Amino acid sequence: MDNLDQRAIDILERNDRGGYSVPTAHLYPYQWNWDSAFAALGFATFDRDRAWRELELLIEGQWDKGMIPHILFRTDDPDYFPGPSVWQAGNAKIATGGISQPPVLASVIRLLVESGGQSDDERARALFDHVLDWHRWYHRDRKPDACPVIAAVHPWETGRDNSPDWDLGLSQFEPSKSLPDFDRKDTAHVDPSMRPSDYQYAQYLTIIEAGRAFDWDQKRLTEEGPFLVADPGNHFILLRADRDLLALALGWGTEGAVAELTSWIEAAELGSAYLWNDKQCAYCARDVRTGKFSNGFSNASALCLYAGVGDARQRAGTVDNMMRIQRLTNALQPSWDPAHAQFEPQRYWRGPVWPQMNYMIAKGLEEQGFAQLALRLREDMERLIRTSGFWECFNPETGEGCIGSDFSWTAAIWLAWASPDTTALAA
Ligand code: 9WN
Repeated sequence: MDNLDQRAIDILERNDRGGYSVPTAHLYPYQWNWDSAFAALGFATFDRDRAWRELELLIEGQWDKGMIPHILFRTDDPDYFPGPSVWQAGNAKIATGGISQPPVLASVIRLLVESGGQSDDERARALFDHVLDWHRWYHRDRKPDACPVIAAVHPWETGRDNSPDWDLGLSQFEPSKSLPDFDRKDTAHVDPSMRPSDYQYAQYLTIIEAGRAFDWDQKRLTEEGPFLVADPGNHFILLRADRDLLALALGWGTEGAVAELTSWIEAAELGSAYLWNDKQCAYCARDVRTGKFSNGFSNASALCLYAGVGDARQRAGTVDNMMRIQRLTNALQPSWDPAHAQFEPQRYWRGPVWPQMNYMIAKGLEEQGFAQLALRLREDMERLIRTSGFWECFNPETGEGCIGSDFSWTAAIWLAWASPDTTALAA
């Protein structure tokens, strides 16, 4: 066993809080939605039961109307802001955030089923309706009347918090005048030059304030909230996740959800055209209220292949953008285009390379016949982890690790994909 395999296992075990994992100690002391799905992929390489536990505990946060929130607050930890007292949201049993996160869960479940046995099948069947309900919620409550695809009401809902993709949407409103003074904790844990600005935090809190004022009526937050941007990341991840739920349903011969899933998939395939920005020759985020496109290639733009979307020209345009960026930087796939004025190689989603994004991008590339580029992504990630360790993300120019160390999804992605020895779940 590669020594790094053992270190990755140790990290996942150390970040275990009794059936669910935190992304990293101190900085993120709760259970996060897509982090947990990726953590399960890692656990599945050495402890299947623990992998399912992670997902089962994530489902405990589900709201009556189907949303699975972005954070589950099982404690009130002074290390993190904004905590449960700010969100004032949750279900009858557990305090949570009031928004969601990228729906990778179904795709992870399918991988576990297809690489597992009878018991994996049973545990997946027990989760299926919950995940389907979550997808229903996305298609109903996050589907604005004004556009054909789902949209995000908060940058945090996309998982790509301060990507330049949101600058346009954020420029549409000012921070609320009634926000109380706040004390960020993230900048006490890590170098502030790697994190969002205070002004952006005030805007993030303004959206939370709106959610509270709407009593977390999600459809209302979508239609009337301060921020509404269609994100290629969430759109493509949901489309793939719908395909994965459909494959599970067909495999089990359960007809119930087939028509519904098929109609979502068809609508999302057609709706993808809304996100195609011909000027960039790429799928880009789009502000729903103004109709304006974001003008840069992000790592979410590259996810069209993961969703199996785009005609030959659109796929070639996407890959050409990646090849161009490959010549500008030392590690693929940076979260933002290095040729763009807003690129910052060390600041969160404005430049760094993210392991879990690269895993999905490479999967799409591989499936759509771009094996060499997929290999480049895997090798870059292997090198970054070998050289710098299991960081939350990496500076694509220097290779240095950024933000959180001993990070769950980096350990998981190592075990499930980036390690050269991995075969177990990579298929
Ligand atoms: C807000 C936990 C999460 C990730 C997100 C990442 C970051 C939170 C924060 O950490 O966001 O959700 O406080 O910065 O951007 O993708 O899920 O790892």
